[in-house]
Amino acid sequence: MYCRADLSRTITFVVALFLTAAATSAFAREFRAADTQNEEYPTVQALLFMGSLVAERTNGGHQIKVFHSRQLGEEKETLEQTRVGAIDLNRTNVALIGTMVPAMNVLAMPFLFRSIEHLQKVLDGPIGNEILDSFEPYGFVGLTFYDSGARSIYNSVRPVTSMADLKGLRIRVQQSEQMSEMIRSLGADPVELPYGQVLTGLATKLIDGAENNWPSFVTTDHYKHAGFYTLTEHTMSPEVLVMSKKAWSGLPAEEQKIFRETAQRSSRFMREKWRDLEERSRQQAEAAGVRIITDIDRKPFQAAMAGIYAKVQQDPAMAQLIERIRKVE
Ligand code: GTR
Repeated sequence: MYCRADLSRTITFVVALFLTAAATSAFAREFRAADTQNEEYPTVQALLFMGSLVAERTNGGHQIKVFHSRQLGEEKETLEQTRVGAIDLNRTNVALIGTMVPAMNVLAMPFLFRSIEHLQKVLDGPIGNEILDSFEPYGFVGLTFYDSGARSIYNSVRPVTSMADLKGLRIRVQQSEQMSEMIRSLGADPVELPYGQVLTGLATKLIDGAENNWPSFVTTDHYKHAGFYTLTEHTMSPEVLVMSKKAWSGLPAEEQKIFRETAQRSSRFMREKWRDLEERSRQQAEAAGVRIITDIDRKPFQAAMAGIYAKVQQDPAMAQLIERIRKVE
């Protein structure tokens, strides 16, 4: 017979179960993460690593499913989807999200960082944290930054040794007005194209060149169609990992902490892989016959892009951010 004591025991058990479930999140789920790069790329490897850490720390509760190689679309679209909560996590370059979050455009400014060490110091320090904390009004939560080296201009037409050589070249840029302006101010013609269309663009001569870091130049096969790589190193725009605000608000504080911490760990994990790939990519391009133009005076490039600063600095908050970044020793 079912007695009162049994009933109260059952209720206690159910309540306890509920409380345990609530503490560890009753709603174990799969988080969809977008990355435009291929499976071996360090950012994708970092997301997979983060996924294993999240699963471990939530006792197999939460999973991260990584959709690499543009399986969920190009960066511009996936960012829109992340903003409305249809995609949970997105690893993107700051230049793309700069069209939505102004501080991101600052990180993509030309010749802002003196070196990779300067960039890392800024991102790893208080400024980096403040920037990550500034995403919420735009529908995102900033989790961590990833390295992306410096971007340089490559093309299939001629060795670019000075700005004059860029005149008339059709150079692909990311879908960002600021990136277009950078290339325009150098005298070339910017062509905004999604990442996935650059290879065909180069192969069919729709574009003469593009600009990117060593690993992107090589892992996409762009180097097979663009034999001249000029070390302009005009921007060090890093990568950023964001979560949709919708997914974030569905998590208890304890789990938000888990996502933040594991994202940070994945950034350190990525950094180790990055340096090595950067070097290997450069060697691979060189071995394939790509001519690397290292002897270049960057001063005229820098001067030509000064107008971009004038524009961004019209916003006092952005002007102050630039100033603070420059002061970091
Ligand atoms: C890469 C970056 C990608 C994408 C790409 C591009 O360096 O990792 O997220 O922004 O550049 O040029 O479209």
